[in-house]
This record gives sequence, C-alpha cells and structure tokens, in this order.
Amino acid sequence: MADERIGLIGLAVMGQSLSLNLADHGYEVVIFNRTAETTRSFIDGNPEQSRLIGTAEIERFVGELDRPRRIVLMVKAGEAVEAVLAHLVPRLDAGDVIVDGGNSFWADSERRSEQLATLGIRFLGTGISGGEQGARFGPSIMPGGNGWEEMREPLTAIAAKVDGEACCDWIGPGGSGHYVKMIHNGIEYADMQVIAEAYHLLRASGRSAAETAAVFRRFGEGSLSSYLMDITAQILEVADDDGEPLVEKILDAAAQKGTGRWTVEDALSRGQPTTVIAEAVLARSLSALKDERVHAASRLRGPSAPLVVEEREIEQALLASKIVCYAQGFMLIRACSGDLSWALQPARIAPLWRGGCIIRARMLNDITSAYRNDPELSNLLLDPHFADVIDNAQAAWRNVIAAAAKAGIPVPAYSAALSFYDGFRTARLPANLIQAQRDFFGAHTYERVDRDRGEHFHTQWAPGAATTPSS
Ligand code: 2AM
Repeated sequence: MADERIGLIGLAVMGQSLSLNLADHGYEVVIFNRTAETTRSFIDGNPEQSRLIGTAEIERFVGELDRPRRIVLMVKAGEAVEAVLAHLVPRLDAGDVIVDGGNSFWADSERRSEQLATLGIRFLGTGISGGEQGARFGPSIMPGGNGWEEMREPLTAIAAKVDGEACCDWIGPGGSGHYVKMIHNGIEYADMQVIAEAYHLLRASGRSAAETAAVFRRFGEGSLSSYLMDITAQILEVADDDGEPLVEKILDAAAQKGTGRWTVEDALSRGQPTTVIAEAVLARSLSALKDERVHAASRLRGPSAPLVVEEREIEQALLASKIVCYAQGFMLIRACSGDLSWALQPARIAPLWRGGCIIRARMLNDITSAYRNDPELSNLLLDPHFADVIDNAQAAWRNVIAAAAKAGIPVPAYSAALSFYDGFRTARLPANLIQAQRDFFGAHTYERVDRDRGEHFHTQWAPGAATTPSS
C-alpha cells in the first residue's frame, strides 16, 4: 500500500484531516481544491508530510493518478458535488472510483451511483462521522455503492479501530452508505436529547452544575458509557470568566443542520414510528421558539410541586430511552433496506459506530452482539438482553416521567420512548375505533379480528354516515 496514490478533492477542514490521515498511512495523496491558494497553504502548512502532492488544475490532478483512479470528494453536499462531478467525470475512464465522503443526501448518492455506473465509473457514497478529530485520527466510515474492492484497504487503514476491528465496512449498494450515516445522525439527535433531559431533571431537582457533572461521570462509568456522556460531564465543568458554569450562559435555542429532519421525513415516508428521533428534532424546534417561550412563561401556569426523583431513576430512564432510540434507528434501516432491496445487515452496521463517531458508546457492543446472535432480529427491543435491561429499568423510567409530569418539566424523548415501548408491546391498540371512525365518515372500510386479513367491510353506522368511499 505504501506509495499508492489516492486523489482527494476539497480542502475544507474534513478534507485536510482526511488527507493527512491517508498520508500518515503511507498513501501519496494527490490533492485539488477549487481555490488553489488553499492547496498551497495546506501543503506549506504541513512541511513534514512529504506525501501530499498539490495540483492546481484538474487535468494535472487526474493525470497524477494511476488507473483505476481512486478519488475522494470532500466537498459540500449538493451543488458543489454536482459541480465537481461535472468537471471531473469527463476526464475519467471506465473502472475509476469516486468516493463521496461528504454529507450528501442518500438519494443523491443513489442516483449518482446509478448514473455513473452507466459510464463504468464506480461511485462509493460514503458516510464519514467523527468530525475533524475523527477524520484526522480515525473516523467511523460507512461506504455504500460501487468500488469497495478498490477502497477497502485505504478506508480500513484510516478508520477508527475497536478491539482490532476497523470501524469501516461496506454497507450495501447505491445510496445505503449515506443512508446509514443519516440514521447515525438521527440517533445522535435522540441521544443528545435524552442526555439533555437528564440534565434538565438533575438541575431542576436542585443540583448544581458541578454536582450534575459528577452525576454524569458516574452514569458514564456503567452501561451508559459514551462519548456524548463524557463530553457532557466535561462541558458542565467548564467555568466562564466569572467562575460561573459557562453552559448556564448559553442561549437555550438549539440549531440544526437538517440530517435529523431528513431522518424523520424518511421515517414518515416509510410509515415508521421513530418517535424518539422525531421528538428530538422537534424539541430543538421548540427550543428555538425562545421569544415565544419567554412570553408564554409569564402567562401560562404549571404545577408548583417540586420535582422528586432519584438519581438512580434518572439513570434508568436515560438508559431505557436510549435503547428505544437505537431500536428505532435500526427499524428505519430495516424498513429502507426492505423497500430498496439493499439487504443491509445490522450486525455489520452496529460495530461501525463503536469507535470514531459521535454516537460511540459501550451499548453498541451489546447491540452488535444482539444482531450477531440473531441476524434476523426484527426489533432490538426483542433481544433477550435488551428486553431484560428495559424490564429492570421500567419502574424507575415510569416514575421519572410521572414525577416530571407532576412537576411540569418536559421530558419529550423519555415520554415518547416509553409510549413507543408500551405501544409496541400492546397486542390490541385502540386503532379499531379509528378504523370505525374512518369508515363512518369516509366509508374507508375496515378488517375484522374474526375474519381473514385482506377482507374489507363497510357498515352504514348511522343515517347520514358515509355510504361510498370518498376517495
Ligand atoms: P473552495 O475552497 O474553493 O471554496 C467545502 O466547502 C469544500 O467544498 C471546499 O473545499 C470548497 O472549495 C469546495 N466547494 C464548494 N463549492 C464548490 C464548487 N461549486 N465547486 C468545487 N468545489 C467547491
């Protein structure tokens, strides 16, 4: 592998970090950036790294690469990828491989992979998670599409390693790599929200930021151990100039760049009830209505009861909700895999998130085991280990939600997770009534519990009720 060449286009921070990571692993990295000055200053800024080869023209960039060429794009998702492809593709040959390592929307990767395949060019839509540090020293890498055989070695070399396994594996065809990265981000939204709710409860029950940090440190020593728990404790310990906790001075209006929304839109389009991820996205939207909330805070009354909840109970609520959030992420992967015949394997996806990425967590070892023990597991909640963990947690989980409701503290993710758990384990839900209502006003028909599925019935419920289907 030493002295093999890889091309890389796009020298923003992720592209720079990935170039250095590739060079550290013995690859000569031929680089190109639309703005040539950036290429020059990057090379000048890394004099110790002799394996970086800067090019100022796309022809020279393409010419420096051996065939089949391997080219990693690290440019902005959307129009920039289109612009670079328009420039690049006419200069390539059949057999060449383009890796899109940016945050592209998965359906774009699906389309590009198909279009480029008609030219014999292999397109590998690749989710890369871990931010700047991850890209530099070992990210989680989720490649999907064509060209894995050419990219296996370099991508595996630069990926994070956990227990000797690289956090990099071929996900599946088409846009599946970017799809799985999108789900990773959806889970990340939910994971951050369940931690934020624990923080809210701990602070509302009278603990200082420092005490709350200590609680997160304790939580982080057990099955909740994760990168996000770790940085949460660190954040709570940082003081502002006046010695007060900095976190308390941050405006409580969360921003979002869209991958959480993409996940929820995808879930809605597939009819998948990924409620915790949805609540996490919507909780950010609610937080962003800061002015309206401040106004409403002076107008709308809530209970005056104090919050009574034990630290151990919050830990269990957090744990159970986090399991549901992962279960929902994998439900979506399963649904899309079925819809698009991708044959995705959760047993190969879960281990990729054990290192390098934002959602890396001890729990992913158990999730990996669950899917390795039963590759056909239809829902993570049905895994015997997780079923037991939730069973043991549920009394505390319910108490936390009840106590929060009595004290008027919102816990949307915990509540959504528990409602999902209860709904999922309920053999008969009140949807029979909804079907009756639909049949009443729109003659939409219903199926019966005492007849075969697929047989549809309509009733004239009352004089004036619908007699013929409205659509
Ligand atoms: P730049 O340095 O010339 O702006 C992240 O923005 C990366 O995507 C940068 O390397 C940026 O190049 C590149 N990029 C953004 N828009 C682009 C476009 N239309 N064509 C090529 N590269 C683009």
